[in-house]
Amino acid sequence: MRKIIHVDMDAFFAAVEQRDAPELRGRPVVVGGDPGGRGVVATCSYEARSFGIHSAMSAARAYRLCPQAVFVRPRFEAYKQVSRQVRQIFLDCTDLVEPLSLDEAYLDVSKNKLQNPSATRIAQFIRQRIFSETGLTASAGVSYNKFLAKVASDVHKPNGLTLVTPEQAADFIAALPVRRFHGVGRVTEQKMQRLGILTGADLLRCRLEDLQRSFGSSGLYYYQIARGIDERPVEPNRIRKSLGKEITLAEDLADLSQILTILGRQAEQLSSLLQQMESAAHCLTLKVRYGDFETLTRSRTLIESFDSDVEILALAEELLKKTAAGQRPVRLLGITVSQFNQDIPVADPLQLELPFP
Ligand code: TTP
Ligand code: MG
Repeated sequence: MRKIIHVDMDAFFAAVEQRDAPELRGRPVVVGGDPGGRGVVATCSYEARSFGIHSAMSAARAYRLCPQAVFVRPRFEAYKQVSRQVRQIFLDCTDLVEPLSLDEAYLDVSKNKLQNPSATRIAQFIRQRIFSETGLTASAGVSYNKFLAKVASDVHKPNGLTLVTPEQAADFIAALPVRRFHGVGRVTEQKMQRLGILTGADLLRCRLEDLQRSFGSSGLYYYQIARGIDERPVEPNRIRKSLGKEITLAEDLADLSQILTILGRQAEQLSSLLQQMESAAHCLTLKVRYGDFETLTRSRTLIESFDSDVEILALAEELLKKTAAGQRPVRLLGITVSQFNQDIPVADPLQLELPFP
């Protein structure tokens, strides 16, 4: 049986802002883009969350929910600095550290440098060291696989620790709403709801064949996690296979110039991410979903790599011509780039939901 810890900093960007500016403590703080423009909320303090503000919401909406909130722009250098400190604390416990983002990581402490057989004690030790060395709080989940450790870290957030033992796992999973299962987004959640699957207990009653018919290759994953089975190892050097941006439109669009404007924005974002990672891609995939939900993808692979927004948009536009966009209304548009010429670690602090523009 493995011993896995998932650590996740609390309200990370906002907590760093409150630490560095004492006048922000105890107040609703929103980190993100300009509330007067089209900015997006990266995250917010727990004080702001009680007004209904959350990540990825428009900053303008956050302002309407709580005009007295303090809106600040992100300071990535400060967050990266903390991330490095925290990572060192993890590495003092084990080399089997898999960072998921700046503020989140899995650790496999089955064997560890502290020679401590208790994963719970190690998790407490980590949380205490994080607090004393950075002044910030983190939450942790402890269990025997990644899935359970990750869900557990959320249970007593903020500043909490949750252990799920093998004996507790079945009850713990049975009571979970499906949306808490990693990989179940809003669309899958609604689909499960229509099938009467609301919790882990409902999922446990489903036959594998039925889940595979409804959810394709994810069916097996759902079948297994309902049983507490997750054999994925903690991988210290995971490499990103693709980078993508997709958007579901507020209204179906048939106007080609508006479609191209959206693709242009996605191209800019992807280009800036690629350049930030000093990488370039060889392959681009365009995804189009029509108003009736029919979905198609078109890909193109080039011998020369590309990283500029101009090249990305040109490729996307070329692929768009192979679709019926313009004649048929579209409800979703996405661009994904892949086949990188420089490895992009999964752990790198890519900010995919940055407050653009
Ligand atoms: P999270 O761990 O998802 O959020 P959090 O740490 O702010 O809050 P919680 O206490 O619930 O863990 O994300 C970590 C940081 O990543 C977050 O502080 C800001 C950034 N982020 C974005 O920039 N955009 C996003 O859409 C999300 C979800 C996070
Ligand atoms: Mg966090």
